[in-house]
Amino acid sequence: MIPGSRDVLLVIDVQVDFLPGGALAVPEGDAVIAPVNRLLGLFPHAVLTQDWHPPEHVSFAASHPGGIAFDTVCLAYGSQVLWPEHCVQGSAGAELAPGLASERAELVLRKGHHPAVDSYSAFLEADRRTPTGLAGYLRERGFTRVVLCGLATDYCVAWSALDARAAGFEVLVVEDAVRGIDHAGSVARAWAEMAAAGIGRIAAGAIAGYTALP
Ligand code: VGL
Ligand code: ZN
Repeated sequence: MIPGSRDVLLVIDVQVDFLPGGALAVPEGDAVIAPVNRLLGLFPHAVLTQDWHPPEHVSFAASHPGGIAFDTVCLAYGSQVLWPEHCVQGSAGAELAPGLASERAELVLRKGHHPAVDSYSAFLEADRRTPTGLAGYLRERGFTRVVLCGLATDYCVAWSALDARAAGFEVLVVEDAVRGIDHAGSVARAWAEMAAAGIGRIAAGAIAGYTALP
């Protein structure tokens, strides 16, 4: 594909806490930086997201008495995986990964900032009713296709891709510019769900440079 003026690259959560050594390290998470930077150079338009939680966020195991990281609990809006404390607003771990070509982004969207609601998705929070505003932003700018990359395949990338599709966008995920947490087969499940929703997969090498239309 050759990215055009109606395409937007959506770079999900390439942040210090999701890199090796981070609070919620994604295996090989740092391997996405080089391909993501290449993509940032090819797309005329890009949006980045940042997972951005207040201290004592509801998704943190430590916020629940006896809570254990990677366990699932039942909250008012449904089931929630408990995570180690990560991406706390203003912390070093919440910073975008060093070396990420973030200057190319036209918008940095922060999500997961409501204390009592998580948001894997860049579009719709975990209560499945609170919008982040991103669908409206992308529509208003005339984008019709969303191409995703970043972290993590099985959580924030997959949820964002599914919600982008549900919001009516054409959606592609760059398969070698994502990495997953892979908890109990969650990466394979995520790819299956995305395929069933009509979301395409593309290799970074199959994306060529942007050529401005005459
Ligand atoms: C993510 C778990 C918790 C992600 C964010 O970026 O995929 N995963 N918060
Ligand atoms: Zn989070």
